Amino acid sequence: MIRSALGYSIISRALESQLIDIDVHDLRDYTSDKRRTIDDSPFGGGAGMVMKPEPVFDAVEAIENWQNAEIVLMTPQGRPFSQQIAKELSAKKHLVMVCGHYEGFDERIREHLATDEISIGDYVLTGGELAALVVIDSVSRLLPGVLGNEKSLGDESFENDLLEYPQYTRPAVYREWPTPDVLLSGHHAKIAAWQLAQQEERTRERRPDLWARYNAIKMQKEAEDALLKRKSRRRRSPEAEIGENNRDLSASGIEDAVMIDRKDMTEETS
Ligand code: JD8
Repeated sequence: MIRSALGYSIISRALESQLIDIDVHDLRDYTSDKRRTIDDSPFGGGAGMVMKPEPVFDAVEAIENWQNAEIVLMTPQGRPFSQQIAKELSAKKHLVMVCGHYEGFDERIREHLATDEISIGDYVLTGGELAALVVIDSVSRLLPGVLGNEKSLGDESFENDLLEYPQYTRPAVYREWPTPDVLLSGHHAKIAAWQLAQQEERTRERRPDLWARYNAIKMQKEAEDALLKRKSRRRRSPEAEIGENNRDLSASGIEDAVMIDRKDMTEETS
């Protein structure tokens, strides 16, 4: 499944041009019995089968450089995957993704082999392969050269906590359904304002979670800008500025706000 899915489009071309290298390993090649067994019944009883530890450890430890790799277990119990995590993983030189089946993994795989656990969302898959493919796709496109790298990745949806604005192309009127006039006006400032308003409306209506974080970050930036502006009117030595900054932040009561880590913002504001 993984090999065939990698044979298409952008990922296929990235592999072809050696911008990325992906090896797929069959856990059954790391068994020693004639049935090539990778699962067994759970101690303590219960429904279903569990992935045996030996084939998983042996398969991973046969990978060149495995000790320098992030070893990611794909599991519903993992960290919820996000653009933030994709970015984090795209900074690693080597990723190993472990995909199971059955009811799950022997716990020693999590405890003594995996360095990270990721879930791609709160729904049940039959195994980790599709989840790994999702991670491969989103991480690969962040690597230099994989996309045409036409527009900067920083402008993207989720990068700024806003959904995309509506887009139209020719014909300007299709079946009596017109393109909004503003987009045909050629007035670039008006177009940008309309697009931002649409992004905000869409995000507020559809994704209250992103909307809350967007506003929290916006307020934080405004507070920081206000402080900076006040500073630039009075000249001080850099040393004095640091002390002053800290006092001002305490006095303004926003010292907690500036400490908020972007990826943790949801909890802080919900
Ligand atoms: C790995 C086995 C199936 C999981 C019983 C049958 C990720 N977001 C995600 N949803 N599901 C998975 C996932 C499911 C997996 C395995 C990943 C290995 N299963 C099991 C536990 C409950 N079913 C996933 N990433």
